[in-house]
Amino acid sequence: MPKSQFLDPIKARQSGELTFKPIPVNQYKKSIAQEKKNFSTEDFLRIYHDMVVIREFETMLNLIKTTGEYSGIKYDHPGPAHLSIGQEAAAVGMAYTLTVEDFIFGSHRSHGEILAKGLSAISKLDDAQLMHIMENFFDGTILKIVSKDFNGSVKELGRRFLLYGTLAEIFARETGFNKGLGGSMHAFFTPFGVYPNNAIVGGSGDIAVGAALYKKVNSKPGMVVANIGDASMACGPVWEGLTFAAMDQFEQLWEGAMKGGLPVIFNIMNNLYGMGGQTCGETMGYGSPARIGAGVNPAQMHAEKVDGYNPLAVIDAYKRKRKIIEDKQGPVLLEVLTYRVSGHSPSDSSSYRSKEEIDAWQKQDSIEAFGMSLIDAKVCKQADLDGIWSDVKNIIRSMFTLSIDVKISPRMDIHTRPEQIGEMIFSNESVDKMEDRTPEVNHPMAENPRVIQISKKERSAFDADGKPFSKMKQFQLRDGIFEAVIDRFYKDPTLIAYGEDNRDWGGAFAVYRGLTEALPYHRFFNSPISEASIVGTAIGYAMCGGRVIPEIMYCDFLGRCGDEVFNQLPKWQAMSGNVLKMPVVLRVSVGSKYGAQHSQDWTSLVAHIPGLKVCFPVTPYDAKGLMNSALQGTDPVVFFESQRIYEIGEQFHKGGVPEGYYEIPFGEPDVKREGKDVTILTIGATLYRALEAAKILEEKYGMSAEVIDARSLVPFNYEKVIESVKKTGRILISGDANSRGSFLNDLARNITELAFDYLDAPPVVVGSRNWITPAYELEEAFFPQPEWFIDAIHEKIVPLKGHVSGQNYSDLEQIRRNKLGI
Ligand SMILES: Cc1ncc(C[n+]2csc(CCOP(=O)(O)OP(=O)(O)O)c2C)c(N)n1
Ligand SMILES: [Mg+2]
Repeated sequence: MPKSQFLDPIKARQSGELTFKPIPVNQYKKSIAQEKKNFSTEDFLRIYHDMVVIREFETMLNLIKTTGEYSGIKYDHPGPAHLSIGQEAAAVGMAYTLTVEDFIFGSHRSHGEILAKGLSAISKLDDAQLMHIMENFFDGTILKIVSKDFNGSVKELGRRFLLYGTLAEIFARETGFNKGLGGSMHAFFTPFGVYPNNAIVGGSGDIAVGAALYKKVNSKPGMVVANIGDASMACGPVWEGLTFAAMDQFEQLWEGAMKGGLPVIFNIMNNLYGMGGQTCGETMGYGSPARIGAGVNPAQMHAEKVDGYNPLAVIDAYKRKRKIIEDKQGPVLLEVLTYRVSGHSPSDSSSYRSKEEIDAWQKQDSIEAFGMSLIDAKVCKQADLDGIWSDVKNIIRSMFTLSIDVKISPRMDIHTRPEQIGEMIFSNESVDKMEDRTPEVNHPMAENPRVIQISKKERSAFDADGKPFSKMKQFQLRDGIFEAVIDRFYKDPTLIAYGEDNRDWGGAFAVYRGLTEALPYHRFFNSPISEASIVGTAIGYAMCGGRVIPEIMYCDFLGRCGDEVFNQLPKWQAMSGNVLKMPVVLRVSVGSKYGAQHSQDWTSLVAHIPGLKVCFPVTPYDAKGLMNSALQGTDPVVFFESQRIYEIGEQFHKGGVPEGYYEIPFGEPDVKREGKDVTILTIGATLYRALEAAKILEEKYGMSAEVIDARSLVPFNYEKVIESVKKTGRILISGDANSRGSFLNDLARNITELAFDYLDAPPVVVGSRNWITPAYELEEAFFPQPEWFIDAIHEKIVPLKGHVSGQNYSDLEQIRRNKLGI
């Protein structure tokens, strides 16, 4: 906690009461006549037009899904289509005033928001800018398709581009906005400020906050709108996003131009339902989602409920809320009342609501009502509105025709290029800095107290005679990580780091000690205890163009950010068709000594998920080199560290840890001890117990073990291991993860297949037991111990003369344990 803020017990114990301000509900009352001074006829008709575009687009998809044809053209769309018929006014009202620099995020039901924001951007871009975007996106592929035989204006072309790109994406065409790899629920188009929509309910809740953080920290124009459904207000990531966005430190600790709230509006699209669960009256207790704002901060998030059946009411709210954001008073929570007339999806039989209810809302249909009010106020005539309808129907029909034509709009050719999707999983770029400007730091790096302290340390664990230096003198593993991190902070102006107790504490394990002095708050800060938002905001930050190091204090807490780590971080690069990069280095500390919920090695869970690079360095040299590589890259890296060895010195690299910059490539295992009789391959800090085992093997049994440190899990180059096995004919694989379902087994399987001809015995896995991690005092019964290696070699690979096993590695025991599931 910052020492600058004295927590006075006298003040804290004073009695009083918390007061709340009334939250406005549907207060907008202006007529069209009154609004004529704010909107031209063209503006009014644009609002009407944009609503009609969404209605017709969704109607087309509904017809395709339910009848197999639209406008006489047959088409089968097997994929999802979550439609928002009825919600058009809410979407158009939200997007109407947004600039191109304002970003929106959304959910599985975001076609309307994409179109509304896209149309809004098209109206605001001048022709040259719009052409530039269209010409440069995927080398003009979409533009070529939509401009063929078309002679209209650039804006018209823009409209075709938007409709086609979205539709082709929904239909999984390579010519879609995300090469068909996003699809209906994940489509987006960043040049128009449309950021990822998310099929995980509430998934955008924390990601959007990260985008706002990016804008703030990097002084970028615009604000961020997180479009969230009413039912999503129950989701953890949304609540964590709200609390992260409302942190006091933005106002109280961030300095200069950085002082003030995040530029984010949580736009709750309250259509009164989840899928079939009614939020008000059944599944939630808030009555109205706007109420939530009152619980988040004293400003009550400037919460308000507006009538999203009237586009002008929403536009009015956005004009007022923008002012709040520009005054740095965010975050804002806006509840926009709306109603989904269409089913949740086309297969929805509406078993959860009555026909009367749907009819009642349809009677108040926002498009019809808005059209009538325009006619009544003599803004236009029915013929003008009819003209809009027929124009929209025409353009949607032609874009539909183009998007389903396989010659014009092919799918990704997975037959001639079967590896195409695989090639998109990682971006594999090497980038010094994500933006070219001078990084904001508090002093030259050489003046940093930790840098000075480290400069006096011995960069090897041993002196010239092989005697170890004292622990305090040794350059430790935590120093290696620190050196790589601080170096990047002075190189990349976009780099930020945060997590629980990162700043003044220096991270729970003192890796960051010294960074507080070097960096202003906005580059290095304490997060709430909120693992989902720690990772989720980092994802949003990175997808906008920044580099970021979020930290999870204990590996076991990964469960708290499961969706972010498993569903969001790994998937967005490929789901975007490689439009997005994801330079996120997620530091995760693997515990010990703290029992079942603080000491589990979950490297295997993470390695299982495609799209993450995973490493686990256990020497200072490897930690610095791999951290440098992680921070030079553009891919998400889960960087595991072991709490057992933060203070370990460099025992392997000749000459110790270099002072300068160097990279260790991902995926290259490293031989830490050479040998010829048996190979021991380890993941993580188990290495040091393997080395002890190797010593015993040598001394007691005359067997020379080659010990290889995997260093990385994903990617992984098997060549060095195969070379070793060719020599030894035997291999034992070990790590601290419990063995069932672990990555150790994956290594064993691949080695069996790749080195079968050279093996005298099947690879043997020595992992932790399939139990809870017990108390520290009992840990030796749980984690692999040096003697376990000897026992396993003796029983499963080659009998060791005179050896008596302590552990039971017999086949019978293996079967018994598996039968019991332990
Ligand atoms: C984490 C998660 N849980 C459940 C679902 C299934 N699901 C999809 S949409 C939906 C309802 C979401 O309601 P709301 O957030 O109000 O958005 P709306 O559908 O009303 O636009 C549900 C339960 C999901 N996609 N993700
Ligand atoms: Mg809803």
